[in-house]
Amino acid sequence: MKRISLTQHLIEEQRLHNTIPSELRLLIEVVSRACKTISHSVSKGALGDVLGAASTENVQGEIQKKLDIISNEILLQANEWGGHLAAMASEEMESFHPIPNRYPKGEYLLLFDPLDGSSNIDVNVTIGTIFSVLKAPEGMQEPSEQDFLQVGTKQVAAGYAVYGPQTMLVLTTGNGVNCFTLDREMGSWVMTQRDIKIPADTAEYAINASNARHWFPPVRRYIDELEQGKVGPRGKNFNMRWIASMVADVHRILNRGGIFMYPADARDPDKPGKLRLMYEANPMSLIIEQAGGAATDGQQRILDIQPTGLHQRVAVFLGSKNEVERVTGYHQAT
Ligand code: P6P
Repeated sequence: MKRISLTQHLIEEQRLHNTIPSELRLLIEVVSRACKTISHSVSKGALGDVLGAASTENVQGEIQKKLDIISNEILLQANEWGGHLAAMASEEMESFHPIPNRYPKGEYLLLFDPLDGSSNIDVNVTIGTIFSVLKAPEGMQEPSEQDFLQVGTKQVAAGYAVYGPQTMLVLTTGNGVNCFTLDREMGSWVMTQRDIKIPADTAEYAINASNARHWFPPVRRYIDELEQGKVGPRGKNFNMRWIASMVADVHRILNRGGIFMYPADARDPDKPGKLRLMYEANPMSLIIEQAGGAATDGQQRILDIQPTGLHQRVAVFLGSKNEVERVTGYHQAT
């Protein structure tokens, strides 16, 4: 495959599809540069005094890791001066972050989970950054939280950086999914996979099985059938993976198929699952669908959910199309 840079890809996409105006190209390049900086900080580990917990909690009530805060700051500082954004929102901040008056404002809204999978940081397991881009509503003057609450199909771009054995950037702007590997010597993102597609079938599933006693019947039925393997109704054996880092699990599924599940369960009816709609489920669902996969909350397409809050949670079933449709069908059969 011809190795091209992220910049060349974005310019060629604009020529082909006219979907990446210069402000959006700037936004994507600024975010990708911030992810390089985050990758550099993450890779220092103990040598950079960046491990361990900070003394604060985020809006989710979770103890923040030092790298959560560092990564959030990197994204805020990288993006606030460029004139491409009207505002930003982050898992690590209760309310959205308007662009300071000293800088020009643009027409895009950027949402992100600056460092997803933080429980893995201190044990050197793959983590990542997830981002979602929306257009600010026409005629918006001063941004409000309401301006962010747009259905997932309105995203004009979505992506993630995965900080693993390689640092990679996975991006969609609505015409397929492309993957870039960070060339650390040159400091540039180089396209290494073009228009990646997820197999419709799989023999691999991802779920936190320690929650099994809390699952509702459709999930219980679906997992039981997988566990019965060859002798059960599925007629084949399945494998399980759970990295407890959504970016890592999704990246594996994007590359070799699979189904990722974080269902709602009986523990807390007000908390439909653990993952957040706006900056985890929506961007990942757009990427998965653009790669030929499917993503639902067990009842409906995630990208069709009308958001009601910046940090609202949603149940997630995403990955190989035929498996997602099956488990969603079990929910609809009840
Ligand atoms: P559990 C990480 O905290 C995260 O938000 C996702 O990246 C990951 O898939 C999930 O939570 C892991 O949750 O309950 O297995 O620790």
